[in-house]
Parts: sequence; C-alpha cells; structure tokens
Amino acid sequence: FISEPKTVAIVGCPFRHVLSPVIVVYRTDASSGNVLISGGQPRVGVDRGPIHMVEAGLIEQISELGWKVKFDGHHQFEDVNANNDPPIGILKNPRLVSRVTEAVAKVIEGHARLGELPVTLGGDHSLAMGTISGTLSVHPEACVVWVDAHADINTVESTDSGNIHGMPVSFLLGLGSQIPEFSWVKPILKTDRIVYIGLRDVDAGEKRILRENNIKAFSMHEVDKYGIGKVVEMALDHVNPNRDRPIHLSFDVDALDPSVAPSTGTPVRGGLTFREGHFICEAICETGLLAALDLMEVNPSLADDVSVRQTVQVGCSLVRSALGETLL
Ligand code: Z70
Ligand code: MN
Ligand code: MN
Ligand code: MN
Repeated sequence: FISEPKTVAIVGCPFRHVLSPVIVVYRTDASSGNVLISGGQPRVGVDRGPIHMVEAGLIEQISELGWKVKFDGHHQFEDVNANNDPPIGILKNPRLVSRVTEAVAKVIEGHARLGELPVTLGGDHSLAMGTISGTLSVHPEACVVWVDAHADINTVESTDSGNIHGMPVSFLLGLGSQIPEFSWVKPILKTDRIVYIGLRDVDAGEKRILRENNIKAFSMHEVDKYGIGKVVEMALDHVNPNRDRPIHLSFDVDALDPSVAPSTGTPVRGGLTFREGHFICEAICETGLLAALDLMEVNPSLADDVSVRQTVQVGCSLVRSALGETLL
C-alpha cells in the first residue's frame, strides 16, 4: 500500500436517484374536504454538485497542494436506462442505482490499483456503495470513517422511505435480505471496520441495527461531550488501532450544520461546525493513511446562489484539508 499517493483522481459523479426535497402539492378534495397529496414522486436526475465544485477551481487548488491531478470529466450515467425500473419492494430506482454504483466501483478500483487516491464528488450517498466496494477490492484491510448526520444503514426490511441513499452501509455489510439486482455488491465491509462521526438523524430501525451489530458511532452528543479532537482519536482507535490500515473517508456534507452547508438534500440542525468538519479531514490527512475520499450530497439545485456558493466552497475546502492543506 502506498501511503502517500502522488496522484489524485477526481471522479465526478453527477448522479442523484432522488431529487430532493420532494415537491409535495397539497390540495383539498372539493366534495369531501379531505386534504389530498399529489406530486411527491421523486425523480431521477443529474446532480450539478460535482460540476460546481470543479468549476469553482477544485482541480487547480489540489494541484497547488503538490498533487498530480487526473480528471477525465464527469461520469455520465444517462445511458443507464431508468425507464423500465419499477420499485423492488419500496426501493426506488433499484436497477439504476445498482448499475451506476457498480460502474463507480470499477472506476475507483482502477484508480486504486494504479496507486492513485480517488476523490469522488457526489451526487447522492448511494454512490458510496460503489466507492467503498472499489477501495476494499484493492485494500481489503481498509477501514471506513463515515461522517454524516445520517447512518445510511437501513436494510430492505427497515427502510421507510425506499431511498437507497439511506441504505448503502447495510449493503456493504451484507445486512438485511439480499436482492438479486444488487448481487454484485459483496459484503466486504466488517462491522468493526466502520465508524461514524456526526450522527443526529438516525431512524429507530437504524439505531437497533447499530446496537445489535456493535457498530461504533460518535453522534453530535459525543462531539459536544468530548470535543472533536478526542472523538477523531477514539474513532481511529476503534477502526485503526495501530494506524496501519488504509482509510476511506466518506464525508456527507450534511454532517455540517446547515448554517455552514445549507445546500444539501436533507439539512439537519445541530451539526458540525466549519472547524469541526475541517478538523476531521486534517486529522485523517495527518495519519498519512488516506486511501480514498468521498465528498457527497452537495446539492445546488435546491438553494439560492449565496447558499450554493457557500456550500460549494466548503466542499472544496474540506477536500483540500483532507489532501494536506494546513493552516500554518
Ligand atoms: C432516512 C432514510 C438520508 C440523506 C440519507 C434518511 C436518509 N434515514 N438522508 N441521506 N440526505 O430515508 O433512510
Ligand atoms: Mn449520507
Ligand atoms: Mn446525510
Ligand atoms: Mn443521501
């Protein structure tokens, strides 16, 4: 394992299997007076988040940190046909998500085999099924640090929404019933090789899954209690006690407080401060073990220009911190 790859490969994944917030139209039935809900049907679409981050100068910024940067353009998933993709159970767009994430897994695997550090810009967090599969196929001993407001660990049985971006971790761990359409996803992640930081919007079913599988999680409560420095140290002690395993950092921008990163699909108040988010990236960079980075859920389709610019800038600066930008 090359602990400090010289080349960063930017993997732009402008993919979103759910466009959120879902637009819900309320109207009243004239005869009964009952409130009817129409619309609300999530749609598949492209996601400009990754494109905005590259347009904001991310490639140049990473080059200035001393990396060689490879960028082959944003990946196109339009050829993946979503028209004949009825739900499986309540899972939305299952074949589309499976095909896109499988393609992403191959891309990440290819970069990792060349000793490059893949940086994936998303796009919704279902993509991490692909990125983490790709990393673990090359570095089976790697661990995952998942920074998020959400645990994204619903199973086929526990999901209420059917949104697969709330499920990638359970697929990687092999939890819940298996669906043939996702048979390419191997349960290559072990429950003691993932740790969470920043959780605060976890479904009841997910809390049970975390508990029953002894999965380590540092919620915002622990961040408040111990401080981010201690939390990162404890998190790494859990998944990487000897500091010898490659680290895949999967950072959902909604881990940050909405005042810091407003332009995301599911903002949840009470999140990480600007500095806490950056500290996590800096501390993981300092280990010299970063093998792959995901920066997900930057979603410019939702907000006003100021919020979008702010969120895109924060996304870029988190990536820079993970890749060695220091304050002094
Ligand atoms: C909820 C679900 C979620 C965002 C994932 C929400 C999950 N637990 N939200 N990513 N932004 O639908 O499973
Ligand atoms: Mn997420
Ligand atoms: Mn999230
Ligand atoms: Mn998501």
